[in-house]
Amino acid sequence: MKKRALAVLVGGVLALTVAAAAVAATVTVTPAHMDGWAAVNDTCGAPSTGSIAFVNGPGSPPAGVGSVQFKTGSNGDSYPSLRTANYNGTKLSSLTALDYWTYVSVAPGSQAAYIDLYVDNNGDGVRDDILTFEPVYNGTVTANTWQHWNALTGLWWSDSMGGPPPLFTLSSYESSHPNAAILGGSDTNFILAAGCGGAAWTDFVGNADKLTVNGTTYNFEPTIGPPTSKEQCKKGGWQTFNNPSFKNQGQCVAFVNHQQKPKKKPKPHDNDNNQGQDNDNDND
Ligand SMILES: [Ca+2]
Ligand SMILES: [Ca+2]
Repeated sequence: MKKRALAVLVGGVLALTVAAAAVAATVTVTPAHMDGWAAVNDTCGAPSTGSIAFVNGPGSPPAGVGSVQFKTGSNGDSYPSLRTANYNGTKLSSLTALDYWTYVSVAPGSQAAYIDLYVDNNGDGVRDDILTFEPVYNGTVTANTWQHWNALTGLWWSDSMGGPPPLFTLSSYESSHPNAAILGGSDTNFILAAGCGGAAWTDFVGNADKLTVNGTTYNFEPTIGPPTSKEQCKKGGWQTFNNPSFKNQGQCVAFVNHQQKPKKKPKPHDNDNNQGQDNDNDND
């Protein structure tokens, strides 16, 4: 709940300072900065053969240069996932945006990465349902291209109803479950995943990126950086780093200078191995 409150606050601050209040704040999620997300290589059956990775591409991702990749391997019941507790306690009726992009490289059965929500319908802190949004029930999944899916208005299925089918929209589910909320507590109850479906998912390879939940867009990226030379900062190079990220070229160059600068005044008990070496290029 703390993380969610923080995200809402950030959105509110931006709304005051940015005229286009409808634009979601973008958070870059990398292995070095997970921002409340966890990569979990789970299984719904036999031991997992799956994996999760933050990769470059494929193709031209909708945000940044990379994405999160899910592989199931030989066991289609593998359940590689990226999960967060950031939205625990959020009522389904409070969702104002929920959309994302997928890319499929190898799909044995028209599958693409999907969303699972663990749902509490009566506020007792105990899970009552799992709602699942799957691209395969919302259009034609095409290999080797990025596709956009609007889960807020799209079709879902319910574990408690024995689906799929039936397929239904979130608003229709809300009308019959007015208190439905993403389960609270500290577990990760918002899940982006692949697999858990037997032969239809065997050897699946697919990616996801640019997930927007209400006021926040998550841009999944590989860790890029830190820069190791000033040259890498120049000609716009500073914009490519996310570990750390920079506001301009000067900040990037200053970072490199600071990293390379030898300690000039070692403390008395500091065993500085660089002491006595001259590697600061100042000809002394
Ligand atoms: Ca990305
Ligand atoms: Ca419950």
